[in-house]
Amino acid sequence: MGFADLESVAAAMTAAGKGILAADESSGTIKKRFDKIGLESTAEARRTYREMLFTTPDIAQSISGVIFYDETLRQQTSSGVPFTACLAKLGVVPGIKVDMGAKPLAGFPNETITEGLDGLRERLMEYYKLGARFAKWRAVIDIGAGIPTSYAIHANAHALARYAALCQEQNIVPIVEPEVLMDGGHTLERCEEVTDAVLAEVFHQLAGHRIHLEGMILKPNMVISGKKCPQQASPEQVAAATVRCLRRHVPGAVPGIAFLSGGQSPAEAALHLSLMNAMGGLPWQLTFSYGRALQDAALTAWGGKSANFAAGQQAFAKWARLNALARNGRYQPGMDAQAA
Ligand code: 5MM
Repeated sequence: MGFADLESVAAAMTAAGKGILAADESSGTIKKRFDKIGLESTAEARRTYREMLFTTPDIAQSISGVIFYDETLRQQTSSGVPFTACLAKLGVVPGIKVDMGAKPLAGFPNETITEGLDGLRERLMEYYKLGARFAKWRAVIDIGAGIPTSYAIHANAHALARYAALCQEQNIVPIVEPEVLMDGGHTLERCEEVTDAVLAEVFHQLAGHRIHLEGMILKPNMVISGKKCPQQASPEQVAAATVRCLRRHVPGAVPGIAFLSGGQSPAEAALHLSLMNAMGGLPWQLTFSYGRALQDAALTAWGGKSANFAAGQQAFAKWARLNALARNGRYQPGMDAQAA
């Protein structure tokens, strides 16, 4: 099998001026999001919410791909069109989260290992038939007293590489997501040190597992101060440290890096991405694969009420457009207050 399909899908996912919507919240996570708006998390409520997002007018102008959760990949619009077909028709690539979540790593208190490798080959075959052309697997690395250990970094990087190899075998582009959490009181320097160690091990394992780098996407955290750190680094410091760290570890053969937002506000996530793209001269596409930073405003505007369907779509379209501007380094602070 050649790699042409993987490369063309990866190129579509990282197309200029667009980015990825992460709408792959598992049942537990979407329940937490719906709790905030006082909405019961039924299958129909989840379907309606996703229909609102996916049928946003002109979505394809700023969104290149959508990450689905298993349930959503099998759902349809109210007029009976599978969500995957509806998006693919617009040129938006459907993808699927295939990990089974971060579970406690035995013997390593407060650290996790992402599970889901058993039976993954067969699940990927089915997902391909259902229309998925890329997949996502998230490893979670927390920073705290004595953690992360090098063993937890190694175990998670190894699992990410095994997942990526199975995806490429099935002609599915792997999004490799090693997330260093921004919870906690650590400094930007500590985040950089840990992100350095994580990316070094991830690319070591990817090479060992013979991953075709041109047919994958990296989804990393930005290098940022912990939320509870008293000294918050400036946006310019975040952008500089993130690009410095990525340049050290991510080969130019990787077509694109699609950041997670990780708990940043929508405006922070857009500004950081914009500052990085404004630097220019980068070997990869720098784009977004945001969940909360794209959805928070939409969820609040919708509030679970059919009368607010269009308002929810407008809020989603606004943040998708602002992040599309950030892809070209053209997002400026305050633009969100002006944008409709
Ligand atoms: C959408 O959230 C995803 C995690 O879902 P589960 O915890 O329910 O498995 C997550 O992987 C997401 O794709 C990325 O973290 C990006 O989302 P954020 O909100 O960090 O931009």
